[in-house]
Amino acid sequence: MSDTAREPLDRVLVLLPTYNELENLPLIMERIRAAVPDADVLVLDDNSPDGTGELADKMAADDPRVQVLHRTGKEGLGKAYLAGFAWGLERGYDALIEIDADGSHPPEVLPRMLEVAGEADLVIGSRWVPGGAIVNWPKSREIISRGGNLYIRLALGMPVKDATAGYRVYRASALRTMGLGDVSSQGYCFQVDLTWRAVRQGLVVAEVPITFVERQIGASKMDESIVREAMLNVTQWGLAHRVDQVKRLVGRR
Ligand SMILES: Nc1nc2c(ncn2[C@@H]2O[C@H](COP(=O)(O)OP(=O)(O)OP(=O)(O)O)[C@@H](O)[C@H]2O)c(=O)[nH]1
Ligand SMILES: [Mg+2]
Repeated sequence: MSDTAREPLDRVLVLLPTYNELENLPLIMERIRAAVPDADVLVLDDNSPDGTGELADKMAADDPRVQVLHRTGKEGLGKAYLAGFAWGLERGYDALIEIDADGSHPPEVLPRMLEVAGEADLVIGSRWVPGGAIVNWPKSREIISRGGNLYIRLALGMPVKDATAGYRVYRASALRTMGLGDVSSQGYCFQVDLTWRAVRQGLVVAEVPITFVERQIGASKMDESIVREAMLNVTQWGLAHRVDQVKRLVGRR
């Protein structure tokens, strides 16, 4: 636990990654603006072929709180978020938020997550804490997510229930301690990687229950290889952590 007093979160930046979310973008934008009207929004678009980036530009022209970071091509969610974190940290934001553009992460919970971030460094919008729920997920996805998170918890020995969740509030101060320069993981693994970094830094991680709703419009960009990557890396990190623990024990004798 870090026991230093936490700064108020005056300047909040919502990072909104998009790849082919033309229909979803106006829906999610309206919900975000209603939920956290004082926050700024940065759309992270990887040159979506469907014109999402151009629509985001139009929204930015109409609303000074909306900006767009155009990236040259599809490089994955992790890279988009890293670019968004760098953008927000350079501009002095106090809190940076990750949220999917497909409507799976309810923006209406953001005020609660920000409130909890008053006492935490990282707040996760969690499906797998009491009060959390999933809507319209096939049983197979639920088993993969629950099983994956259980494995992660055991392999890494960290108490987080939904370490793969992509709905998060990070304090800027936390991101600055997490050594983001060498993050190379993508997808679910990106989220686990950053959680593990936060835990190892002794940061306070809190979870707020959310109802996760499966996307209704557009196509998912996730596949099996992303799940495999996450499990392989988690196993390596867990083993390395255990070896460290043993070395420390032996060194102490
Ligand atoms: N900028 C950018 N955004 C991406 C990329 N891949 C996915 N996204 C966005 O990241 C968010 C999550 O992607 P999804 O495809 O919904 O992945 P998911 O939520 O794990 O999978 P589903 O549950 O099947 O929807 C969405 O807002 C996507 O538009 C990418 O390569 N670049
Ligand atoms: Mg999704």
